[in-house]
Amino acid sequence: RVLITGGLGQLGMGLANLLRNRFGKDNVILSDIKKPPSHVFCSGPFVYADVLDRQNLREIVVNNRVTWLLHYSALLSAAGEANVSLARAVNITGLHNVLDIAAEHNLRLFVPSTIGAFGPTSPRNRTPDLSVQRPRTIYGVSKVHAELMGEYYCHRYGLDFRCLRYPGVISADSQPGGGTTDYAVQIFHDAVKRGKFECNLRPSTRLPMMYVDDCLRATLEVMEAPAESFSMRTYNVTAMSFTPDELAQEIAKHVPEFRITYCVDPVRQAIADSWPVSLDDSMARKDWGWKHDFDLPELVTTMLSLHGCDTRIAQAN
Ligand code: VAH
Repeated sequence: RVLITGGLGQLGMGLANLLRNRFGKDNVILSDIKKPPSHVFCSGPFVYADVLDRQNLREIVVNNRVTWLLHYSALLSAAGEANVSLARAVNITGLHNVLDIAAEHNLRLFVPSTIGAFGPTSPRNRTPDLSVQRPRTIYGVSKVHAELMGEYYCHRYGLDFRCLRYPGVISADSQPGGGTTDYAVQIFHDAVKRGKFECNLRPSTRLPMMYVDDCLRATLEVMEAPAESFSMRTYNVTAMSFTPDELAQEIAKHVPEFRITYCVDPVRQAIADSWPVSLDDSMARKDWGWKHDFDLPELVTTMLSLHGCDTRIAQAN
């Protein structure tokens, strides 16, 4: 059975739904340290799990015959900078607990990493999987640590560790949790509901991005890929790169009255300026057949439709 930690974050529910369709509803356990909304309980098993409590985690793993652990508990980039000590505890000590329990119980372990695991001294255009990683956020530092520790446990103890560096992930059914790419999620809600959006990054800030369905499919595909296909244990995956200005222009094709304004958040802008502009994910495409489905036009029509905007008319024009 699969246990997802940090399950009430941006990706947990979508991931649980995809995996429940694949492995059976009762074989995917969602967990977090918060009380979930009632619909979460109806969609499948949910348990309280605190990655800082080894005993709690050990009991869940043993009592539920967990074989796959998907470790999504973390403070993201901006949230981490606002609470470094908590981010260090959850993202690093929590990771250590998960690694030890995975090794102890011979679990297979997936940990998401991020473009935030690169920094200003990394190559910023088409950043390759293997390159300098000196991130400037506690989130990025903790994710580089997760990558290195996961690969160490894989080589030292034979732990089946798998890791993908996600770009900014865009979803309609969940709120992002304190990231730097959150603007690209909120803009769709505001465009449809308010016809305007105030962006907290500069118009020219180009970042790697991906629609949530591509992100979750990549995760399932790397979980199911034969270990022999891996030349590495940590892969970049991406779909596109765009700026707030480009995204706003694509939205305006469907919402003509849409207006974007800018009020730059210096903390998020500094983080974004330290990240890759685009990722090279050719190794994932070569080793285990990764390919993205959603480019910018499809992302925008899908997201606007999910927010109740009828995009068919605009396309006819
Ligand atoms: C963040 N959404 O902004 C997360 C993600 C690549 C960005 O790691 O922190």
